[in-house]
Amino acid sequence: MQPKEIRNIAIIAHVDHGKTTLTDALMQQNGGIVGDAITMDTNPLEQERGITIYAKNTSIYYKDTKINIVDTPGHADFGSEVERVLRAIDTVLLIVDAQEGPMPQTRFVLKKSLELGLKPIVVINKIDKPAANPEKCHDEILELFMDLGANDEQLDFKTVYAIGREGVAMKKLTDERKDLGPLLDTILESVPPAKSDTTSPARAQVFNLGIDNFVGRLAICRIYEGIIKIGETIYLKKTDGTTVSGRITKLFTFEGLQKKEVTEAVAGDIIMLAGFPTIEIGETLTERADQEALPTIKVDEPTISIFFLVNDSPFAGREGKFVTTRQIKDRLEKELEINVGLKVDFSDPTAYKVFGRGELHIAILVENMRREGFELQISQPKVIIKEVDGQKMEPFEELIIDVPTENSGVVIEKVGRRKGIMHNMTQHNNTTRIVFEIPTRGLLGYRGQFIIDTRGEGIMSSRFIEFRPYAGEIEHKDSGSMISMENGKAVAFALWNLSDRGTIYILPGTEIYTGMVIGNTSKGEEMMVNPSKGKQLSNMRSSGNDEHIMLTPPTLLSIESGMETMSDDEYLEITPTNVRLRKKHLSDTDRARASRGMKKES
Ligand SMILES: Nc1nc2c(ncn2[C@@H]2O[C@H](COP(=O)(O)OP(=O)(O)OP(=O)(O)O)[C@@H](O)[C@H]2O)c(=O)[nH]1
Ligand SMILES: [Mg+2]
Repeated sequence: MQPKEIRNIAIIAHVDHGKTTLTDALMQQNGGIVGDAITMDTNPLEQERGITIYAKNTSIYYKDTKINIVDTPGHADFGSEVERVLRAIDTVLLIVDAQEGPMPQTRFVLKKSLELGLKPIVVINKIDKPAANPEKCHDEILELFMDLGANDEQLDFKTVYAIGREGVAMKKLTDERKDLGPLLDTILESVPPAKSDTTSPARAQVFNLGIDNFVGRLAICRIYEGIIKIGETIYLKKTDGTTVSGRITKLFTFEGLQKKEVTEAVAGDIIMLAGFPTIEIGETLTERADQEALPTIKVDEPTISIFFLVNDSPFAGREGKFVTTRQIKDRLEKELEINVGLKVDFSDPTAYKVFGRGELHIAILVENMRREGFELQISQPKVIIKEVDGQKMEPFEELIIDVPTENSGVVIEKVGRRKGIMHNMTQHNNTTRIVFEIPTRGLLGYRGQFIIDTRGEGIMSSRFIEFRPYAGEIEHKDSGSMISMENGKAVAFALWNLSDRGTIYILPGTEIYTGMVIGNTSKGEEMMVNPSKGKQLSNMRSSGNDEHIMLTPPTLLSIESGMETMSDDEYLEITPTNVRLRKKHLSDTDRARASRGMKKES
């Protein structure tokens, strides 16, 4: 089908406000997709976690128009995925949950869109929720637009109400709830068709990359002018200012979730092409060698860093396929090509310093690596502190907390101690919403405490605002560790004995080594333990032998919970099958020597 016109839109929102569900519904109603088993969240990690991690393209046809849609992730750590697609589209659908209202990431994605001069369409979603308040939500969004300095044209935004999960959208709340037609009509009415100047020489910009085992690197591009044809020789304007020529060997457009091979594509469309092995995000393809490159795509800087090291624990090499520095380096280099928010400092071959937009951003990379067969160790996440004009600066975040009102006191107190400053507090029924600004440093390691303090009922959500002057010392209580003093296998009896002293991370039968951390202590002291010590044998008959001991289930470590609880003198050891926490120095004497050395240095 040859469309008359093309519209390119991105769907943006705070995490969980319903972007993917809405995109899936659009594909079902207008994308020629049959059955409801398909989802834009195609990656296994996305399906396991129920969140979107990577921005993805699809397309639908409506009234002779092709609408290219980019579904984006809402979690703040994947903000760079959103930033890079905003340049490739003509407008955004800003989805807002009618109950939650605008949240930290709503502000971020809207700010980026307004700065680029886009004119968003607002979708107030999930109006079926019991405490949904679409009118109030609308007012808050308007306020946010004003706050962010929207111009008159942007302030005059169109609003559509929706229940994405039921596949219905309405221009007015009282309208019939039938399908998503009213949303699509609004798109056609208020978004100008993509500029389709096919007479100028071709120019396209890369905003995403992919890999195909047969054809090599694939570039996902927006064509701004002209016609791109297969087999044609075109020029690649690299970000370093050089120009290389190449031939397009494969050319695709997007049809639903599939890519469709084509021989040519025209200005306005989003395409994927092969033939340029060194192509990078932000670079421009031109038909003639003397055409100007488009401005490069800039994304926000990383805020935290973590060292990646070769695993040197006593169990090194047992479980992984890829274990060497060389292999880790190659993998990180490959990641840098597609992960625009990531940076790596390779200067120290014993420990690569990986910079990311948050703990989850790096945790997902590590999770992908272990699934591919990698084994490695990582250090405790650290906030990036930089110097600007002689002043020490650190990242700050906006933090929104929703808690049962009875817990608000303890949360305000704890966040305050971590240098959070309260900006606003509102109460609704029994829930209190508190808005803070807090150094990222204060937030690291707080999530676990927050869950305990609110008995799992609180919700916290934060996102980077900017680098600000260093907030001074933050008292930081490391949770003390239970450190194994033996090699062997953990036995239930020993773990049961230790379980009154804190939280245990391992199951009976787990293989352990000297210096491995097997739990944390509730009082915060470091404790040497022997988890392999069984019950004294005796001739007396005893009612409880080892198998019958009732253990409280251990809190098994995940990459994220490990990153959160680990101390500075520990490494998290990650293999395809295990996540273990360990002391950097395994023996007692080495640890004592290291801590004496540290004291002398400081
Ligand atoms: N009540 C209600 N729930 C919805 C609606 N739309 C989506 N949900 C639910 O909201 C949750 C999040 O939906 P997603 O579509 O994955 O949200 P998302 O914005 O794509 O999330 P991220 O990509 O991780 O930022 C899911 O549990 C959906 O079932 C709706 O219209 N009403
Ligand atoms: Mg999603």
